[in-house]
Amino acid sequence: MNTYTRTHLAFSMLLSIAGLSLPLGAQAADRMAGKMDTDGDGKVSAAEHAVAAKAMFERMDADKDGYVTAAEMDASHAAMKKDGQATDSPMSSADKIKAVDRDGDGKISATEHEAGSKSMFGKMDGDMDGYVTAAEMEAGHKATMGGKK
Ligand SMILES: [Ca+2]
Ligand SMILES: [Ca+2]
Ligand SMILES: [Ca+2]
Repeated sequence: MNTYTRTHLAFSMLLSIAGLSLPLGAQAADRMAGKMDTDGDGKVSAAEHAVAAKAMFERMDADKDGYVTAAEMDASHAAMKKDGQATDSPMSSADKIKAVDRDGDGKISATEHEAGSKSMFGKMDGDMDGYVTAAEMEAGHKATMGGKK
């Protein structure tokens, strides 16, 4: 896997974990950061990100068995698309699951999801200060999407 593919994969996964699919440009990055920024300091801390990731996991786990399957991810994504909160994703749910499925059982456990979202946060945090700003989210988007808006 080359660096571009890996970064792209990681970023797409972050979006799926954050509950939003492919934000388009600065406005979407702002909205995404704003949603997670619960204390309103203009940046998303690791703790705020973890809370948002956990909420998203619980939202996707429709049957509440503690695992998110590809079918559950598809259903959740379809619902968000209907609400206009998401657009078509270049990755299938199965591929997104594969990226974080450490034990290879084909579904994401809460632990796997938490580990995956932590590592995504680290990748987004460009200056490594423990916070991800909207600008960093946008920069991540630009880097992975080849600068296209
Ligand atoms: Ca904050
Ligand atoms: Ca489930
Ligand atoms: Ca698993």
